[in-house]
Amino acid sequence: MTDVTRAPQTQRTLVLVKPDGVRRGLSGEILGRLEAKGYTLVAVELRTADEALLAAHYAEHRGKPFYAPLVEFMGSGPILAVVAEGERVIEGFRSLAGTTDPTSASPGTIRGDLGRDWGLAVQQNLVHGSDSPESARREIALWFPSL
Ligand code: IDP
Ligand code: MG
Repeated sequence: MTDVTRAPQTQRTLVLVKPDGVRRGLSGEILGRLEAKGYTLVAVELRTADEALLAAHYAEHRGKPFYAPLVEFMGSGPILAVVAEGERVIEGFRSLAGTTDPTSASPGTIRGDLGRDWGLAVQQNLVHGSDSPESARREIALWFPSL
């Protein structure tokens, strides 16, 4: 049962609209969903990430078969990097995003409504969202060192 007496957990999370989302003109739609859910935008920046940033961002996936193509794809065009804030926003944005595979992600989610397999398995799935408070701190420091 939900503990209504627990302390508030205002959090920040890193959201990325990946190059496929920016190319397809979905940045506004995705930002709109974040805002419609009631989260606050703390920082928004359009930028093309270099390999060092992407290697640090995806360090946990280094050595996996999809790692090199993933880094190449993520550097293939501008990314909209966003820091969003709100109560339990880390979990909340992961829920808005849907599961990793856009083909089977639930309708109603960003990946489920707007994404699909383009012949590259689950590489192009429109968004990234931090998966824990530790990841969020680490990723925000990488993308927005001044925050
Ligand atoms: P997540 O983005 O839902 O947290 P992760 O497992 O952390 O998913 O994977 C990071 C990203 O790597 C995914 O969003 C997707 O772009 C890509 N990816 C994951 N698994 C595969 C795969 O099997 N093939 C190709 N790309 C993948
Ligand atoms: Mg992940």
